[in-house]
Amino acid sequence: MPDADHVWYRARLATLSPQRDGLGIVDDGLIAERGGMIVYAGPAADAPSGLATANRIDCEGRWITPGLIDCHTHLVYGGNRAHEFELRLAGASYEEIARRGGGILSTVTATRQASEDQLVATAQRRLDVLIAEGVTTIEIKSGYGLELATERRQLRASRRLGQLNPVTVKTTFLGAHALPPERAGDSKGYIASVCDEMMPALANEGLIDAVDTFCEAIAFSADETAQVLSRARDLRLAVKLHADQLSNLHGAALAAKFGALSADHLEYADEDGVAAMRRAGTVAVVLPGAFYFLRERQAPPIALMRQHGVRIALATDSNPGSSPLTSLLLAMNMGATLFRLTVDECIAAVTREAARALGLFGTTGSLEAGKQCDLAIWNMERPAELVYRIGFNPLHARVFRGRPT
Ligand code: DI6
Ligand code: FE
Repeated sequence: MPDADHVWYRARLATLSPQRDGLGIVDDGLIAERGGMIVYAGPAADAPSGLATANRIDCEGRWITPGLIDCHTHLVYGGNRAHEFELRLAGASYEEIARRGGGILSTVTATRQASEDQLVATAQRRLDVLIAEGVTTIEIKSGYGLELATERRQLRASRRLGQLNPVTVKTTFLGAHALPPERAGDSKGYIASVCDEMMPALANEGLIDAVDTFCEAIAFSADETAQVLSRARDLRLAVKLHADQLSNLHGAALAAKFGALSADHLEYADEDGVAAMRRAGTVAVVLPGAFYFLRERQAPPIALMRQHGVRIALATDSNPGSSPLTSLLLAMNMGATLFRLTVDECIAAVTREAARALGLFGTTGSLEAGKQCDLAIWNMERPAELVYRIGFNPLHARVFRGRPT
């Protein structure tokens, strides 16, 4: 094997390779990288000879995991909703606030007023926090514009964040997030403009990697959702779905019917929905930050997901209304504490399974030859420390596409 650009040695690896059991642990591990790609990851003893490089990094026994992946965020928006938080503390519910024209619509007003530069600058501060925790890939949704110009601005701001930072950004068009105030009473007309105007235009501009819809009693019905997803499929765009978060509209089964990469939230999903997801290979993305912040009572059916072999990812759902969370490590802790995921499930959920939820497992999400060299290097004695602490960041270093950052 020819020379490497970097070699990390004396490392303990959690490879997350599907070829290995559990976290795919290698005790005396070595990773070699060339041109941003992993050329070897495994036991030092089995490493090919001749991996000559001037850049040999002694990890002194530290752990290396794949760079973390936050596969569901609404990171780009104007303003914040601290005032609504106060209203909720005084007894109002999330649904009541939404029905009174607050909620998502108050963020829509603030986002429409923000320039692209302002959207980039405010999201940058949140992204910095995620990057500092070892995140190397993030999904960012639109959905706070609800008209073409602002949806475009949000998606362009998201793409720019990817150009400005050592992180891969995947964009999701969430035009069907709420009914905009100027279309009140006309959800049919609005869905038509999402499908026939916004989606094709934005797809044409290369701004959309996937299409999502908020399928919920306070948002869009199953029929309206199906229209959006079927239009996305016609345009050959991947689909995802906000499904069964606050009530059971059979969103899980609907996502599966459209071959969605993921169905997200899923607190109220039933066994038929879970079984359909398994058959379609749709990943379950659970979002304990929203569950916690809205003080929900019904946790997603994790036992059914395990029983049916549905893959489980975890994300922050970072957004101003239901999950103002910018810590994927804390999301893991909540996944374990609130949803009773195991440590191994939590770590897989922010690496391998999160990559699958974005259709990216061919390029990232595990430490294997042929993948992008996206690494998180941790000061810890055992992987459980990633999940166990609350508000402590054990990251030692981060590598994005082979470059220490
Ligand atoms: N589900 C959520 O949890 C967020 N969006 C969605 O479809 C909430 C967004 C917000 O309240 O601003
Ligand atoms: Fe969300």
